[in-house]
Amino acid sequence: MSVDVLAPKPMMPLIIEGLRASSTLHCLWEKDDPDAYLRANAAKFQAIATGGHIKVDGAYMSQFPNLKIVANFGVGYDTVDAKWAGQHGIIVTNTPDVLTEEVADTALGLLIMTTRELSQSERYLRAGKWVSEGAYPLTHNTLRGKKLGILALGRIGKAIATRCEAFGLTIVYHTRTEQKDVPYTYYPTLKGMAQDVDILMSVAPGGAATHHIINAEILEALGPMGVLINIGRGSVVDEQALIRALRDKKIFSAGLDVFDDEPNVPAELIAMDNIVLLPHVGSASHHTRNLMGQRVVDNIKAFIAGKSPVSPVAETPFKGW
Ligand code: NAP
Ligand code: 8YV
Repeated sequence: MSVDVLAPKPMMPLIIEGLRASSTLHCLWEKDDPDAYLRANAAKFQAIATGGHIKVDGAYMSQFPNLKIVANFGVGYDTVDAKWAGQHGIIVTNTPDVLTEEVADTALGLLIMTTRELSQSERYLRAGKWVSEGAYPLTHNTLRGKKLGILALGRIGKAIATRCEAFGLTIVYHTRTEQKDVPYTYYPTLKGMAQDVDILMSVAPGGAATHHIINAEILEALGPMGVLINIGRGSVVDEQALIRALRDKKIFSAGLDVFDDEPNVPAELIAMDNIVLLPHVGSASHHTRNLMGQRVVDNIKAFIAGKSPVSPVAETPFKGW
């Protein structure tokens, strides 16, 4: 069957080439008048390949009367209204598993950079201060003897936990549902966990249920020697509350890979020294991004072949096309 696939925003060459080889791909950014093109061709599109750069909500999807599948590049699909899709017979797919270990590696890097001030000490060397002022000051924080609380012990959270066990950290976690098959202590509330840990590691998905759940109260509970790491979604952390907590020394430091309004990072955070800031690089190696891109292609190719998609999300279980 010949399928028309819409790509609203630029995607990696592997995806473009893979979709061009198996479908009629419409790259919207190449069109002179994208809005007019969408309107004129809306009934053609049965599949959308998206990278999280636009909001694929009910209003967006309802433009396309024959839409069957939205293939999201990324395991997090908070920019796609999967509940609405499920209610309207549209399958949403994501790219789980293939990025888990890469993101967990990045989380550990960010954790060590933050607790042992590795960015700050490198900046010190590059500024010539090792020569002019002597050794970099000893860090107040360390991973030795610390307790790490993981917010969202899913695939990536578990891969982080495995690494942190090897580092000798005590691991605890908070999710909405207790997991009986893990060896880590469960906290039914985020505040209860924040009060008890030295480091709060968030791997939580975005969306309404997690919006700003790390707020002033949680940061206060983490305490003046507390460290926050966020490798999940920026929307989970109230950035203004975080800025105040860092400025007022309510917590010690933070390491962030994700932000509320990417790629815009608040100037207050950029100006602070007790924070490590990464530009959303959790999965950003050619190796892993290629696997993610191939998953987008494979999900759409499964639809074209009339087969079950490789990785439909929980809100849109596959029951046939
Ligand atoms: P996953 O396996 O689906 O795990 C998600 C976990 O979140 C589950 O354990 C779930 O447990 C928990 N959770 C969901 N809502 C929650 C809430 N309101 N309160 C507490 N816990 C909640 O997903 P994953 O593969 O580990 O990926 C996790 C997230 O990481 C993605 O959604 C994405 O946003 C982010 N991510 C970031 C990068 C990066 O580059 N920085 C890369 C990949 C992924 P319960 O349902 O029991 O609550
Ligand atoms: C990607 C991610 O960088 O998978 C996710 O949820 O956040 C990252 O792996 C992102 O989705 C690409 O836009």
